[in-house]
Order: sequence, then structure tokens, then C-alpha cells
Amino acid sequence: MKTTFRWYGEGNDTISLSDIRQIPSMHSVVWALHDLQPGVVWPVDRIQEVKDQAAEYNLGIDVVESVNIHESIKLGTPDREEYIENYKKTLRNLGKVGGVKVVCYNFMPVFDWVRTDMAKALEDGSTALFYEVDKIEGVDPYELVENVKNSSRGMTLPGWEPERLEKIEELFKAYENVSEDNLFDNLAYFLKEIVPVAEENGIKMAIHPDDPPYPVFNLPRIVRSKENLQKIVDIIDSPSNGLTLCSGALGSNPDNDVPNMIRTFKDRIPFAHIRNVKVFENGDFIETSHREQDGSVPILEIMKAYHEIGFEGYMRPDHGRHLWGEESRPGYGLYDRALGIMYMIGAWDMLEKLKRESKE
Ligand code: CS2
Ligand code: MN
Repeated sequence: MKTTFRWYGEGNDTISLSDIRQIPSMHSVVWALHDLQPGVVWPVDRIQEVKDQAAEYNLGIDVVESVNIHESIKLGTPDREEYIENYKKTLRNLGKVGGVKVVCYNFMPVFDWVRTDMAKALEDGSTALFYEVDKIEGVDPYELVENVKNSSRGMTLPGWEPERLEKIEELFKAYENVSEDNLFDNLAYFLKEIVPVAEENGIKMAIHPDDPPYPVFNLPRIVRSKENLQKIVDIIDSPSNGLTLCSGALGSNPDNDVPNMIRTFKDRIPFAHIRNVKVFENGDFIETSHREQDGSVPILEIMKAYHEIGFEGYMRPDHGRHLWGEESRPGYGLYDRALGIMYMIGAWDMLEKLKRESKE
């Protein structure tokens, strides 16, 4: 297992590479060129620049999260060809610079993750991202957009880029006639084009589950259950057609058995997100510390499952709470994610020790 930490880039993150270097066990950063819109080719010199910056701190750039998918690819409109070509060029450029082994992406229409409150107070005085079912059912998506903009502290959130939000009305209209089956076909079309190029460049594509893992605002969502993940890995039987198994995104639906998914898809998971959420009876959920007892996701069983399958991929702590007055991008402060890492590697190191001792 290789431990990683998400970094939004020089000048775009309150957390520096020097901060990240000081977290125990760091192998590499999870990064992206966040200023580039979906559909744009990532230039070699920009990729090289990040590689050099990270190398100065002895960190790799092994995982990209994400090279985002242009809406035309998800919608399956004729201009997708151009954007698929551009995606291939980006993969080739990543291959040219070298060092990138995994590209995470998602296939969620219009929005990436959705929450109704970016700073809900927990009992201990920290704040965290909160999702309220009733609010979403009653809410006008445009209002939610305003709410997100106002609480993002001036920083862009992945999937909530201002350029994308400007086109929101148009996008909702475009998806009116797109069913889950259509979306699935469009994903299959994309993967059949992309996976051979990823293979040639030593890259594993890793799709991130939908967050939350069910349709919102009547937009179709397909990356959300064991059955659907199976359909996705079956599209092409290649290690380059893989999964980002996010325990938080999947875990906010109690029907999803994440340890079972890890054991089932074991050789198709190049990238693991570890996050805990507490799910309430009415379906609301709040993000908590990574500790198993604090939420509804069986984090220790998840670590055990990864250990059991001999996981050699990349793992990162996903969203954390906002602690000790830190002014961070929602969900992406330094403190709680660093605490999360210590929990993850604490569990991992103990599993390794027990395994060693059982052989003695
Ligand atoms: C995050 C996502 O919500 C999450 O779990 O990890 O924002 C993730 O970065 C993207 O969906 C991946 O494309
Ligand atoms: Mn995630």
C-alpha cells in the first residue's frame, strides 16, 4: 500500500508540499491541473512543472485526480469525438513526462459530489460536510449552487468550477433525455477508446463512485452499487479499466458492503479513498473522523480487506472535518486528513505486524 495525499497545486492550496512531506508515510501527491477545463489537453510543460515541484520534496505524482470528463462525452453528443481525442492526448502527455500510474475520473452528470451544508457543527465543535435528503428533494439546484459558491471561501471546488456553473441550466436540459442506460453506453464508448491508450502509457484508469451513490435532481447516476461496478469492470477486462473505491461515497448508502466490494474487485482497484460518514435513519449523512466508531462505515474491516488482498495500490484519506479553526477548502483541510492517515497506517502497520508474528 502506498500512502498519498491530495494537493491542489501551487497557489491553489492552503497546504504546501512541505506540510505534506511532514505527514508520516507519504509516498506521493494526488494532483490535477485544476485551472484547466474538462476537454482541454494537458500540456507537457505543465505536467513536468508539477513533477519537478513534488520531486523537490521527494514526493511522486503517481495519481491524478482527476482528468475530468467533458459533458459531451457523458451526454454522447457528436462532438464527443474531439474531446475523446483530447483525453487521449492528455494521457499520452502524462505518459511522456512519466511517473503517473493512475488517473482517477468520475462520470457524474453536471455535479461532482453534492452536499447541503459545507460546515455543519459536530458535537465536538468541529465542522463537516453534511447531506440532508429533504433539503435536496425540495431544493432548487440553482440555489444549491449559490450556497456552495458562498461557502467555498473563494476557492474552486472540483466539479463546481464557475465556468461549469454558468452553463447549468443548459446542462440540466441536455440531460432530460439521458437515461441510466444511455449514460452507461456513453461510458462504455469512452472506455473502449481510452483504455488501450492508457495501457500503452502505463496508466490505470480508476472511476470514482457517485457521491451520493443515487440519482440527485433527477440526473442519472450509475457508479453506485456492486452490481454496477461489476458491469463497469466487465466493459473491458484490463487492469487499466479500474476503480477508485471510495468508502465514503459508497458508504453513504448502507446497502453498499464496501469490504465485500474490495474482496470482489481486488485486482481492479488501483486507488482507494478512505473516508467515514455517519448515516442517519432518514438517509441524511455527515462526514466524521476516520475512526470506525465515529461513523457508519466499517473502516477497520475495510483496512483488513485491503490487507487480505495484498493491496499494493494507492490509498488516500478522503474528506476530513474542519478542525482547530483551520481555514481550508471544504473537506480538504490538513489536520483531519493527517489524523486520518495516522489511523489508516496505524491499522495497516498492526495488520502487518500480526501477519509477521503469525509466521514466526
Ligand atoms: C471526492 C471526489 O467526494 C469524493 O469522494 O473524492 O470529489 C472525487 O475527487 C471526484 O469525484 C473524483 O473525480
Ligand atoms: Mn472519494
